[in-house]
Order: sequence, then C-alpha cells, then structure tokens
Amino acid sequence: MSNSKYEQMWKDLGLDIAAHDGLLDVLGGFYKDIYLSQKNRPKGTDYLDFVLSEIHGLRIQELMEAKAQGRKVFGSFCLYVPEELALAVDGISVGLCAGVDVGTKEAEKVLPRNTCALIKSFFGFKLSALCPYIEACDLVIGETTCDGKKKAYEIFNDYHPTFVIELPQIKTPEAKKLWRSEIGRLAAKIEEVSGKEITGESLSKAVRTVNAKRKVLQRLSALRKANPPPISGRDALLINQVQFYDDPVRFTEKINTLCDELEERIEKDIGAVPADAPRILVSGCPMAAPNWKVYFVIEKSGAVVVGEESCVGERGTRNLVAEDGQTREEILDRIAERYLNIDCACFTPNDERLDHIVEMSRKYKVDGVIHYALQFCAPYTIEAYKVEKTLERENIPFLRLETDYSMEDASQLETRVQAFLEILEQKRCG
Ligand code: BJ8
Repeated sequence: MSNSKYEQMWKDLGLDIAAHDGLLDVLGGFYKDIYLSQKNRPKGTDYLDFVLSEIHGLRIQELMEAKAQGRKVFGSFCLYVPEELALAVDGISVGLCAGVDVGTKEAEKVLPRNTCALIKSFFGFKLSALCPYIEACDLVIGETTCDGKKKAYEIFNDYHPTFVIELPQIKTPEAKKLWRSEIGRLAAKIEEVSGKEITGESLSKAVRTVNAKRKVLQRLSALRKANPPPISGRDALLINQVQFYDDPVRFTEKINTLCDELEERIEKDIGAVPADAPRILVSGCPMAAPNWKVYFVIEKSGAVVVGEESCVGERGTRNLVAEDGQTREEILDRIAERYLNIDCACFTPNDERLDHIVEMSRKYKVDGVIHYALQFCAPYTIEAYKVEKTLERENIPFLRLETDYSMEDASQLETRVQAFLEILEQKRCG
C-alpha cells in the first residue's frame, strides 16, 4: 500500500510520513493475510483490492482535486449524520471511524485509557498525523451519541473544526422535533461552509444517490441468504466498510456488477465456503476498516458470516429516505424521519434492535449469533444482556465477545469461537 508517488500530497496534508509508511506496510500485510489468502473469491472483489491498495492514495488525490475545484469535504463518525446533506452542496462525505490501534499511545495522553478503541483510534490518528481523510476535511461533524464520543469531540475541536449535532436518545414526539431542528441546523452549517445553497432539487438528487447505494447493499445482503453463500463474510464486511470512503455512484455501480456475478455463482452453486459451514450473524458495535479481526477468526475456524447487525452492515442500510418530498423542507423532514429510525444502543428503550436481530437470524438462517462489543463501550456491552435473553427465548445460540483493536487476544478469541462452533455442530446433529 505504501506508494511514494503520493508522498508530496501526504506531506502537504501534514502527515507524519515515516509513521504513515509504517501504517501502510502493516495494513498491506494484514490485507494479504486476511483477504488475499482467500480461495475462490468472486472476480468482482478486484474492485475491493484496488480501493484498498489506493485508500490513502488515489482516493485522497480525488478529494484534493475536488477541493481545488472548490468542493468541500465533510467527515463524520456516525450513521446518524446524513451524507445526503454534503452531497446536496456537491460536497464529499467521508467516514472517519478508524479500526486500528496505531495511535493509541498518543490518544491516551489526552483520553482516559478506559475509552473504547474506536474513539482512541480516530483520536490517535489525528494526534499522530496519520489519517489523510481527517486532514482533507473542511468540517468534521460529530453527534451526541455515547458519552465517550460527545466528550471526545469537545477536545477534537481543538485540533480540527468540529460541529456537533444533538441526537436525542429517546424516540418521543418532542425528541423527533428536536432532531428535525438539528437536521436543519446542520443543513445551514453545511451551506455556510460550502457557500452553496441546498435546494429541493439538489437534495432530491442526493437522496436518490444515497438510496441507490443502500439498495445495492440490500441486494448484496439478500444474496448472502443462499447456501452456500456466494461471498465470504469478510469480503461483505469490506464492501460495507468501503462504502464510507469511495464515491457513492462508482461504488453502487461496482457492487451491482459484483452482485450480478454473485447471482451467477448462486445459479451454478459456487460458494465462498462449503455448504455445511456454520452460518453466523455478527451483531453489535460497528467494525471500521481495517478492523477485520473477529471476522477472520470466525471464518478461519470454518464458519461463515452471513449478515451483520451493525452500523457497518444492515443497521445502516435497512431504511431508505422516502423519495416523495418535493421542497427542501419536505425532504429534510424525510431525512430526519429516516435517520431517527436507526436502532443504535445509545437509544432507550431500543427494542427494535432486538427484533431486528431475531428477524435477521431467521432471514439468513443462521446457526448462531456472535455479539461483538468493544471494551468500555457501555451502550453495546450493557445491551448485550437483553440480546442474550431475547435469543435464549428464541432458542438461537449466542456468544458474547468483548475485545479491542489489538491482536493480543486473537488466539483466545479463536478458542472461544471454536468452542461455540462445536456447540452449534452438536445442536445440528442432535
Ligand atoms: S449509530 S453504534 S456509529 S454511535 S463503540 S464510540 S457507541 S463507546 S460507534 Fe456508533 Fe453511531 Fe451508534 Fe453506529 Fe461509543 Fe460504543 Fe465506542 Fe461506538
């Protein structure tokens, strides 16, 4: 992944070149071991290999060229920040969540050690000057979801301009009104930063673009119902991660082509794994790239992930924005409605999430659910109790994992996953 042809661009962005080269080398090694080692991958995954090989190169060059033409880049860390608003001013929306613990030491100089790895990771990226996406952003948009994020944004703002929107945590009519007004406040801020007006027409076009991206991800999910699944869980995870970086129109086109190929594979009974591989649903915290550890552990142990109940998965793609709004204000109403339907554990109560986990378990015919939570993430580690009780009632086997971004616990996770797969095997035979 290291490529000196971009060195000047990285220098101009203020990156720490030596540390950044080290990061790209580590990522390249991970990718080779976890992705390129897979056998019988669909040909369309070439697109993923290309995007990953250029994730800090060509894509950043595109962002810089867009900026040179006066377009603005908006970064965010959460599904509740509507990317439609950035697109409506001809801006670019990028996800900034990070899934690697390279900047942890720096982050821990500012944040408590018992902060979740996701927060420490993006903070560490900023403090260590390792992320060209953050550096390319004209505005970072935060949200009041968990306490860790909202307090971290206050400090992050000292390092990079950060605008925080208030997300309510209970879905009452009053909360919906507050949320709608926050969407309006964000729209106004995006107009101010970009110097462009959001019109009914530009917003409607943006809604259709993002809906098309969600539809192709829904199409991909549906294809994973097949037995054997035509694509591995880790490739599907990567697709869900890449959607936060790549151009949405190009992404939609490439993944549609990949889905055509997956349909052909299903017709010919070509699977990414044997048909008897245990089918797993992963549920919980989002896995930002390059957080591939748990999927790798699961699939290396002989199972296959067929769905993700996660923000990097169906939590982010299941709902579309209604396309019947005409005016700017009507479309903002539809956007506010759609986004408040997301079932993050930051909300209370959050029973929709429990229903969705059961629904997905049935839909993808899973043998078991693995609940994944980052250490120190109170919303998901606490909500895991309710998930467990719900799945117990439904007689769906459940395993609860808590981890971080280090590789230190990989063999311990492997032992626990293998023991779980044995239980699934016994259940199948019994
Ligand atoms: S909509 S899941 S992206 S808030 S893991 S930082 S919750 S302590 S990521 Fe999230 Fe939006 Fe919800 Fe999705 Fe906090 Fe937990 Fe860390 Fe988390």
